[in-house]
Amino acid sequence: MGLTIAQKIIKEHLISGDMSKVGSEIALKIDQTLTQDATGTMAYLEFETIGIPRVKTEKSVAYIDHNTLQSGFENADDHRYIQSVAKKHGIYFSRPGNGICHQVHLERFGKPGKTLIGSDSHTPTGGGIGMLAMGAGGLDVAVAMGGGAYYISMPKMYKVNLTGKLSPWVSAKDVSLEILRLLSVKGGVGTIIEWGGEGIKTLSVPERATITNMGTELGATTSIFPSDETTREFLKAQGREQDYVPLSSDEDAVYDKIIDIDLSTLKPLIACPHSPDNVKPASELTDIKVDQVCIGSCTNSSLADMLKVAAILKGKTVADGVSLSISPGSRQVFSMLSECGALADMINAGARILECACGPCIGMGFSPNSGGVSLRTFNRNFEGRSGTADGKVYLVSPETAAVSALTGYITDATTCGTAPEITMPEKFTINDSAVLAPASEQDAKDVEILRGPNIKPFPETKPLAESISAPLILKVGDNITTDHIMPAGAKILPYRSNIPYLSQFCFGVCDKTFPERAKEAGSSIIVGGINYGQGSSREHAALVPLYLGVKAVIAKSFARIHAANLINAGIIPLTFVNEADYDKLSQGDDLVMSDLYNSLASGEFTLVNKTTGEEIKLVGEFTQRQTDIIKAGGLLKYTKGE
Ligand code: MIC
Ligand code: SF4
Repeated sequence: MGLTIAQKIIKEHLISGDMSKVGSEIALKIDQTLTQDATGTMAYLEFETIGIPRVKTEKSVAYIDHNTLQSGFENADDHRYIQSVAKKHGIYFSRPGNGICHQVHLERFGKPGKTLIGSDSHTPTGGGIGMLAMGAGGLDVAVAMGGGAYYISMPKMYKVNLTGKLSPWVSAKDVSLEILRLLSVKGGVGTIIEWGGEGIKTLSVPERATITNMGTELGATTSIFPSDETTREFLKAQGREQDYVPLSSDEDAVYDKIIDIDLSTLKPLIACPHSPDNVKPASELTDIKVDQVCIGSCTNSSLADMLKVAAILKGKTVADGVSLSISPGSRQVFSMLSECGALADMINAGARILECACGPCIGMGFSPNSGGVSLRTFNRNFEGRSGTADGKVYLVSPETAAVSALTGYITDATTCGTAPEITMPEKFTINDSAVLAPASEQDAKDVEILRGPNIKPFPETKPLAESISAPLILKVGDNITTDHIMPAGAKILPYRSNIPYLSQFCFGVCDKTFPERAKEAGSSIIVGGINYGQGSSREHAALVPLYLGVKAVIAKSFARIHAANLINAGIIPLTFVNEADYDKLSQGDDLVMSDLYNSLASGEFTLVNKTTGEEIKLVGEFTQRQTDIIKAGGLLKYTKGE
């Protein structure tokens, strides 16, 4: 039987497990890692605790791109800490201002056929260049940097077969939104999505990366494109042709599902508030007045995207009621925009140019006005993420963003005449001076690690007790995101290395009283619905509940990375045998789970609701490794053998 692209890479990197058994745990060798600063500080603290002097990967890069506002000493201290750790332990350091991790990694480091894990859920952007690139918790990345395997459940294989060619004004973002419309935010859970068919020849590497980037919003383990002549051309233009290897699926590869999309039938699409799968055609939303437009993020900040935007804006002026921000994805993109004059076209049209960083995407400034409508070329529009609680965020393509910024209303770009043609340069401008190489092994021992006062220790964990007796401290519904559990934004993000401080904001979007109540209870249990923990890879969404005493989360289903983060933190993620039992639990109920060690062995757990007297069957099928991690009180203790 033939293999898919992902199966080929898995086969080459398989350390243990049976890749023919979908759903079973497999261990993979990891070639490259990336971190960003919002999750990186914690990941490097964990790496230091593991105690391995030098990374064992082929390439590990630490990016600074999330926390660049520096409204106090905290961010700058964390940057300095990461820079010194990177230097000491063999990690490349991408300085603040050099760009968004995924965009820079694609341009400068990604290699077809390699495995990459990153402490950021949009790491699958690397799938655009034929990498098996996955988002992971910081602790998993720390372990991989130390040479440890990365564990996933063997995914199902989906294929999206593209035919035709995108029409003028329609772009890769619309493809991402179309697949979200078809599959929903949970439609990719447990799968790897491979993109193929004749249509992919019409898509450049950055366009492919826009598509694999948003595969994260489908809940997919990752998404991947073949490595073909287009990939070679891109690598050549980046001065890295030597990194090219061809990669395609076998003719007789078997897929669990095949989805056909004819690119020529697609129209401009928009994801309406507050979910990336709430997709409608732009043409149905043209009555909506726009207050703000933000162009950038790891989804849509390539040179091609920016050149298109500049061409649309050239010689025109942004509508009176609209505030337009543009953040190029990398210093390479930024400098090339300035070299060719496109930057001037943006500035003259009235755009507010932001630095190359995540910026508004993670609520680091540029929050919309009260109740404001914000059109963003980003990948997430979860409630409150923009920093304005009642802001209404619509996810759009760069084309839709630019034309709407000019008219002041959501605009169907296909009604705007001839689409601009852009010419891509044959070579990108290469200047890696903002990527600092680590110290040599020889010099590393003299490198001092610089720690600021904002860095607080990893929360204390204890080995698992025989039973849990705790109140149901919070009951939430379906599709709870990590932005609900542990919000980000300008006020909170600087404290990613300070779990005690962060804990005050845990679940703030759902229930402001949660942190206090949880602390008071000492031990507690959370109950959730479908797809609990979707979104970000932030392990803080597990570490903060751990700090607040949460012992178990019971949900109808979990998002992959968050479930792994809970286990890594020593919190037990359990699901209902019978989903209807969710209704038998109410916030405040007194719950007991006994005989946990035997339950872990059998996978069957019994929850007694002491308030109602009812017994509820739960399931938690963990591998031996996961069981041992939970028993040890988390991955850090397990890795250290404590
Ligand atoms: C996000 O887009 O939510 C983030 C911020 O990039 C996160 C990482 C984080 O929370 O630091 C992600 O997607 O993993
Ligand atoms: Fe940064 Fe936004 Fe991309 Fe997350 S989704 S890495 S916050 S640009």
